[in-house]
Amino acid sequence: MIYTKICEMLKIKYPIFQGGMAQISDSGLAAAVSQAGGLGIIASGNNPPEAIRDEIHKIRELTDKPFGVNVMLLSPYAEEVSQMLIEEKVPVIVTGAGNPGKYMKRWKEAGIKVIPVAPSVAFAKHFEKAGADAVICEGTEAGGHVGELTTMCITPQVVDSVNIPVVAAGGIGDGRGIAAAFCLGASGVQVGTRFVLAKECKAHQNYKEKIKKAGDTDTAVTGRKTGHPVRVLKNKLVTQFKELEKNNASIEEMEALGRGRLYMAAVEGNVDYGSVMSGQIAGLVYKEQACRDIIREMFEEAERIMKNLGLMAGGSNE
Ligand code: TUI
Repeated sequence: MIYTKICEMLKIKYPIFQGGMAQISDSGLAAAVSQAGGLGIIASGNNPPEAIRDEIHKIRELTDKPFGVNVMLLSPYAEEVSQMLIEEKVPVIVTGAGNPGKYMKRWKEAGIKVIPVAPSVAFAKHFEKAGADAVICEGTEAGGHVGELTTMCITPQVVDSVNIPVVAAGGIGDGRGIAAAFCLGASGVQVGTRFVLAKECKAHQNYKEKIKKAGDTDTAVTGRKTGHPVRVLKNKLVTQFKELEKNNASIEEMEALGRGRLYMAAVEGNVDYGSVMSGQIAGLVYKEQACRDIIREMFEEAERIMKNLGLMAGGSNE
């Protein structure tokens, strides 16, 4: 049994978060993960507060286990969503794509556990000081909006710099990834791409098939110049993006090209011209399974590996 500070803090059985993936992580997926003992997370994306409130009401019908809501800080509704989450007294808030500083005090006063994604050591320290209960280190291997550092490099550096638990994210798709995260000092992991293939995940089947078929070199990062770099699976949209970048197109032109594309892929199933956000680990993600089986399989594998590591460490270098 792998039980960590994160399990204790959040009252969850397994130290695993399901990534709050915009247009994908709804109450159905999050409830299945929470019910299986992880932390299910509802993604707020660019949705208005009332739509997210409905999802919170739905998850409470489906499970009495703890769950989280992620606040995408680039959303035009971030302020309203942050207020609504206080009214709803959600147990956990995860933030992404920005600095949650101005909301922290209100959330903490409402008794909510707050876990921001920290893109660097400096931000992790800053978030700890502002009252964060833990931080997520999300490497550039992750899907969607990404930073520069890899999971392997940012995780141990943040672990050494803060006194709160660290959750590693980006590039974790099986038990080996979980064991590696613990070796780096993490107290938990966040997994996105593998949960897209969960039976309870309502992403369009074309989206799932594209992840299943993907290999190790099939992702690309678009929009580095716009300041909003996003990792996606390569397709015709990526070719169009690269063309614009080559021609030094304006940021406005590139942002216009990206608008509505995630909905196109995840909901409408247009995986040629939509934005198929996915992590680099897609190459080893191919099985459609229930959330319960994903979690069980990943942790059984991690435990096996960690026991073997113990045996290895007991050997001799002489
Ligand atoms: O947020 C994510 N991943 C996302 S959000 C998203 S929706 C979207 N769609 C189109 C364009 C942009 C976003 C899809 N995927 N991951 C968490 C994450 N947070 N990664 C990096 C960061 C981050 C970056 C900077 C967190 C804090 C931060 O602060 C720096 C600052 O200057 O505020």
